[in-house]
Amino acid sequence: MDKKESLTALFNGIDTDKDGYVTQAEVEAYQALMPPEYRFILDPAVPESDTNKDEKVSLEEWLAATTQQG
Ligand SMILES: [Ca+2]
Ligand SMILES: [Ca+2]
Repeated sequence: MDKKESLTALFNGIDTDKDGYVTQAEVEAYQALMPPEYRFILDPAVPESDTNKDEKVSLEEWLAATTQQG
């Protein structure tokens, strides 16, 4: 599995209602399942990835934000 595939899998894991967008509420629900020491990773996920400011992150926005971090 390459990085894009694993990031897509993570996105799909967070997008629990499967509408193709990740919201802050979905991120928080996902964080609750993570070990506390890893939760910070997703903390700025929605505000930093949401380039068109509709308060939800599409897969396109997600991949653009996560892959540019290197
Ligand atoms: Ca969703
Ligand atoms: Ca957006």
